[in-house]
Amino acid sequence: MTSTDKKLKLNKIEQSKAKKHPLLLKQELEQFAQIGWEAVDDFDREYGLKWLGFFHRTVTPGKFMLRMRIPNGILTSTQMCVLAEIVQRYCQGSGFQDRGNADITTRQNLQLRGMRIEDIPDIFDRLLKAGLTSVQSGMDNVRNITGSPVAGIDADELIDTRGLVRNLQDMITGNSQGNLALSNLPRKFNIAVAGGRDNSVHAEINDLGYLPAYKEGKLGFNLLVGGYFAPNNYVAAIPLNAWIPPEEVVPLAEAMLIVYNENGSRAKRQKCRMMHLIEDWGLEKFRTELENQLGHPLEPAAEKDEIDWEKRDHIGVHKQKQPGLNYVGLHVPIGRLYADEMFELARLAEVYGGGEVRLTVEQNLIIPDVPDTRLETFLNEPLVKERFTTAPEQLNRALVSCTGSEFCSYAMIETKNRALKLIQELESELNLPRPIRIHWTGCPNSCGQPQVADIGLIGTKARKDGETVEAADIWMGGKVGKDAHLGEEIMKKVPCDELKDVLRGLLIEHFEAQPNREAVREKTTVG
Ligand code: SRM
Ligand code: SF4
Repeated sequence: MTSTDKKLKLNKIEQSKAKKHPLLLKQELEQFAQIGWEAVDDFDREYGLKWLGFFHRTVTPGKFMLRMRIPNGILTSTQMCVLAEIVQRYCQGSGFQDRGNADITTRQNLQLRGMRIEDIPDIFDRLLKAGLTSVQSGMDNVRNITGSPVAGIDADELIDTRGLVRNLQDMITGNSQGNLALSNLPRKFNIAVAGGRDNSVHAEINDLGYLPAYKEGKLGFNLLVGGYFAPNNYVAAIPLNAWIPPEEVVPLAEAMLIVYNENGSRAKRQKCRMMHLIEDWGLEKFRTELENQLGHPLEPAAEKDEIDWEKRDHIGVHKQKQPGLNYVGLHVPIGRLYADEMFELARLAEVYGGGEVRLTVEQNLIIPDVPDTRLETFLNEPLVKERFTTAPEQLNRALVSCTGSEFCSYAMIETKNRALKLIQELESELNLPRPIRIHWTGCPNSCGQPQVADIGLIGTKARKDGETVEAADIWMGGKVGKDAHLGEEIMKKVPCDELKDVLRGLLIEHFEAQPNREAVREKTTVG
């Protein structure tokens, strides 16, 4: 706690956590299954269970979402099958869906939807047996840790992030058993480890970001700290002026989490992210406290980091560093998957690849290790040819969307379905020279990362013709990869039914979109 904090009252979540550590709810799952969701204590149901990865969705009362942890976004095909089985067996239709589904998230992760509390003990068991975990994936915990999606297969990679991210997760979650010591943070905490030249994990918007950098000929990481998005507060991480070798990745994170845990504010929840501690103390004191916790001084940052590429989206066929092998990036519209597709993806990864499926922060998939000799047959598989293609349209290709009102009670607008429909209409009217990254997010929490997009949309409400309607604030100019920086708000409260025209105008004016002939002809005829 900070000194000012000591005079302030603990916030309500802190008061509840102090009564019972929510990780201990693991022992009560069987009982919850017996008494049913309505009889479970309100705090336990709406907040506590998130420590185990189960999120009650008040939009669909009685149904839970399961947020996994998938370090570095890597799953085996067997694990993908287990998750597909869970969706098929336990997830029932809700929202716009008549069947359960899974969504790929902006943290290279999966969320499964539509399960009942009665099935949670079984599901928990199945995850454990498959070497999977969902512990500490919500609330005051470190979120899924992101790493380069092509770690170990990228011919140009600098550092293979797979082991580092796995070790970070193991330290933080007590090898997936749940770690009481690091799961009562003042607030959420995000970690990203970049291993390539294009910072494909948006390290700059994390509480702790690792960027590859050489120091005296040795490859390690420069550190960024304090990045976060919260309503009306969108803050890029700042350099800590520290360089560490790869073997310090885990101890450094552990020390930082302890410093934050012991000193971060626990009063007003809006002021509890780590950047507030940094602002309160100043960067120098924060660095010194970190050194004290680590037990040795930190080396100053390397003069420059190695992020000097534009960001890749990994879609399509790419040669791996292993001769004769390719990784194939598949486009998943708005990141949504159904059980049959998940089974099929697992089969494809098994039959054509090395039995691995990877996820990206753009809510897409990668199948690694497809040999040259099998590539053509793989690309002709119906799922790849017709659904998760390697050559999507330019806008669809780079579309990202948060969950929105279909399942999220914070949402001011519907996002995923609207985004897809709008993008398809714009694709049919415009020719675009390159992908334009349009990110949708249903409320100012900004889970869809609109501030890093070429065009970002943040859900809000507006008044139109005397009525309250769904609307969006529009952001533009987010830059990713080399020289990453956040965009800026350019328009406020554009009603959703006017968005198509507004986006069309922005795409033509700023992104070299050209109206296509059919659209021009149609407009002229109608006009
Ligand atoms: Fe998020 C809360 C979904 C990435 C900032 N986020 C939520 C909740 C849990 C609210 C809730 O209980 O309904 C949403 C669950 C909706 C649902 O049913 O899916 C939710 N956040 C998501 C996901 C699924 C969006 C997506 O469609 O991909 C992402 C899951 C990531 C994961 O796998 O763990 C997701 N959320 C983010 C990001 C992006 C990122 O991490 O790079 C951010 C901004 C970055 C950041 O956190 O600094 C983000 N989510 C928030 C916030 C605002 C945090 C704050 O400090 O104020 C909230 C609200 C909160 O925590 O109080 C929130
Ligand atoms: Fe829900 Fe808002 Fe996050 Fe979208 S941005 S998932 S609406 S909390």
